[in-house]
Amino acid sequence: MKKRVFSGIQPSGEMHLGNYLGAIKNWVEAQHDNENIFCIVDLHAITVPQDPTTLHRRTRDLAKIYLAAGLDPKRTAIFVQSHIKEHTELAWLFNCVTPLGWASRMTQYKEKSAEKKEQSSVGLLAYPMLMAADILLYQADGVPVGDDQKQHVELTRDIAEKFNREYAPVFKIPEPWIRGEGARIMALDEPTKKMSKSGGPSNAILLLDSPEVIKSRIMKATTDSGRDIKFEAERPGLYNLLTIYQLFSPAGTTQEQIEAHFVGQGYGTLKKELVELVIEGLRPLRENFNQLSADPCYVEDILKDGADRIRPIAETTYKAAKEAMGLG
Ligand code: AQP
Repeated sequence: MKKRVFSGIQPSGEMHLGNYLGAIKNWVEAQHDNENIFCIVDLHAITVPQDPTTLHRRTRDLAKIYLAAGLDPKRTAIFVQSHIKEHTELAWLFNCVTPLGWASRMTQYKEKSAEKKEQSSVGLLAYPMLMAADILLYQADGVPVGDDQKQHVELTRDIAEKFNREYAPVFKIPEPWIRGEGARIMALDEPTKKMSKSGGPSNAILLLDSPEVIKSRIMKATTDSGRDIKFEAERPGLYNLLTIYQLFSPAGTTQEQIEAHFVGQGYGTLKKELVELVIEGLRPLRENFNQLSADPCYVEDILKDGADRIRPIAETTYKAAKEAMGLG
């Protein structure tokens, strides 16, 4: 029996190497082993202000990135979160089941609301209950995410256990699936922080950046004053570049092989080789993306088909949850 996996990405900015190496690349590599449901979580994106036209464009662009990176729509349901109404309906039930203390302890909420707590949306606080609804609606076994989302998957488990205990055993308890390498790609300009959509232009390499921009970002990446090239966690800038190098190398390349390759070389050589690896590694994605852009109807059809295939699962789970709570 194949395991069912669910994951998603917010169309809240342009996609970067962290989204690719921490999430999409792993989904593509494991797609033959699992039953896959991958979502574009536009309802999560609006927990912070979005320009409507840009959000609509980024939602389609993200679908194209999923496909361009190699997700096969025959094996994988790709859909837009707001196209299946049960996500918001189940999230409301979870808002009423989850103690406020659990939600307000979430690191992402604390970080994102830190500057303007009074102005930040109620939706930002409710973000993890919507994420729990996404995952639990489909009775997913595994949730492949980057390390930054682990806390939200653990909260999802807590919500499911509480609901099952207090009402009825409706939900499967999912596991976070977090790969070791690439689980947290760090910002190029500030390698103690994670690479993110909101971190400013020089923190990230975007998946659709031109070769010139990729070169400039990598050559300017922050390193340290050391000389030898080693995977050492206390040298975060170097460690991050080497991690990216490893993830774009042929599968199975070890840290020892990479260190041996660079013996006697300096950071300049590492950066130049990394520029080539990343440009070539992202080239197929960029080319596929451009091809897909020529046929917008194809992408719309994939999104409609994805939602139609999985909607019955969402309807069944939501109905069971509603009945368990005595609604209707
Ligand atoms: N730096 C990262 N390293 C590894 N994985 C990462 N992910 C995000 N950043 C890194 C993984 O990408 C998936 C989608 O993330 P998301 O877009 O839903 O949310 P996010 O983590 O909030 O993304 P950003 O880019 O960091 O956005 P902002 O700046 O808005 O906060 C998830 O699997 C995530 O783990």
